[in-house]
Amino acid sequence: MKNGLTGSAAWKSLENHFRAVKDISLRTLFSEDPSRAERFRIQDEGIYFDYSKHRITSETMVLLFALARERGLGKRIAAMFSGEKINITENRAVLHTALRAPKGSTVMVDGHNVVPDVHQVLEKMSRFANSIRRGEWKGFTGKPIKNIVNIGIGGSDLGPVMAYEALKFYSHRDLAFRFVSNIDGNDFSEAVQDLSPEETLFIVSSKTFTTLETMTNARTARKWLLDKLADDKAVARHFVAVSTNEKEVAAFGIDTANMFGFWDWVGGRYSLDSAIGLSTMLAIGPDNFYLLLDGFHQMDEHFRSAPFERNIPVIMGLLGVWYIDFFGFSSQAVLPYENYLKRFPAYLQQLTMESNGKQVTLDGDRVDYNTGAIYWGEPGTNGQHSFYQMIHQGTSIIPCDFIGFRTSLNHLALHQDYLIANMIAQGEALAFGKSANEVKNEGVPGSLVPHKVFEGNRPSSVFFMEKLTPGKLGKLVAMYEHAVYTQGVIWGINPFDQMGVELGKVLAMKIIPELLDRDRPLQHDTSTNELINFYRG
Ligand code: G6Q
Repeated sequence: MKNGLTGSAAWKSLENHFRAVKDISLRTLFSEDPSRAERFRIQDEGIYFDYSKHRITSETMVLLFALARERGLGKRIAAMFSGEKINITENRAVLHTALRAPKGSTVMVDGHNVVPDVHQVLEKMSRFANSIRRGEWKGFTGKPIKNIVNIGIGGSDLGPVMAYEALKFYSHRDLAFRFVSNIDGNDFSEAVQDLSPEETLFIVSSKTFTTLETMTNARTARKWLLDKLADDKAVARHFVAVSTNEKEVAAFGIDTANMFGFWDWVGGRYSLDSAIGLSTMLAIGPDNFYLLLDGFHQMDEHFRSAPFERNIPVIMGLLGVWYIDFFGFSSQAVLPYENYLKRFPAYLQQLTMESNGKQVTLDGDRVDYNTGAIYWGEPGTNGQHSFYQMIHQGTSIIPCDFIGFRTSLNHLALHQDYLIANMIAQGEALAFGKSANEVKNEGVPGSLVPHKVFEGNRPSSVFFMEKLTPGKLGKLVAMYEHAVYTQGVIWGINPFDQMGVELGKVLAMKIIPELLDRDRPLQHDTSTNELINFYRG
């Protein structure tokens, strides 16, 4: 039975249990158990995690924890933290947790303690960030830097963009931040159209420093700069690099003294707290960046040490398995009731889907169960005026994560009350709906009744916190990172490689010369040939 998951005793028990509970409604579960809200709630790490509106009973959780134990989750968590090479397809350790390990702690990789290296880079980043923020770092013509443009893609973009937006309240408002990722020239053109090269600093963020999109944008940026400043020496004052590839950084013309390094044990989508976060540190300052790291670290410690029964990421991960593999709910909405988190769903898409969108086990066997869900979302209340229709009345059931804060960073009378009332109401409506009788009793004409029925029984979690701070953001990100790992362990897959992004890239490299040379014979399928011909014009 492949890696044994679906044949395991815990899985069989869950299958039997599923048959017994799948039709029980949340209305029934709540009416039968007045202590349900309290029982399925964790308040830890400054997060009020309510998971009572899930289609679970106490027995469900017992069986899910048994599954986690049977899959060796405790040992797998320890293996990740200890620097074991759990990314077996790339023969790498997975140590984003070392990026936020406090100074003085020890994390060994191949017999070497990496924590001092991490802190050395953080200190270099801090010195650089302070010199930019204080206007001490001057551009080639002697003017201070006013604009920061991060050039990167995927893990070297989504984290920086998300964190910048999330923590904008804490940012240095004299600096403007832009993020260029897409190879579509419109992205670069729009990002710089109102900027002066003399006051602009580019951060070329690329672990490999070979990525087509990033290197193309970086070369275009260099040309844009030199068109104005007309001296190659200007590059050193206006470009810095975040990379693991010193050789390519130097070849590009960036002074390696202005390179901020990281390591092969940091995966792209797990890198926002590495030097990839340089733009974040420039925006919020080193002190706030350290608070962000501390938040990450607190959640790491929670994940590593809390019993499964009180472990937020473990429970999140297991609930996902329950829905994906037993109910067949294949999509997960993330709905922050906090406008600063507007890019958080996009960030999570990569974290979750690039990690757990896998079809084979660690041993290379095709899985005989479903893996990663589709993650998506928008900030509330905007989503309520668009896709929530489907969440409430569509034929697909979409579990939702609601994320909210008690205190707004910008207090404007009643806004926060209205916002949070909406968040709470959505979970209530999803869970309990409105029956045909309730609709009829409101005097709705018979023909309209079915249209106004809300079946309810739609699950959701709430993550409620006091206020969005750098530390809270760190906790939130680490919480999802560890939920992803929990699921990866249950499914026996590798959440840390991304081989599925390769094939399309390779084929594009073949098509590029075919677009540039109209006479080159085409040997694709007929559809692909015709598309190339259409572009050739
Ligand atoms: C993330 C992926 C991927 C990566 C980008 C950018 O986990 O590995 O999104 O971050 O392809 O790669 P570079 O940083 O090497 O340019």
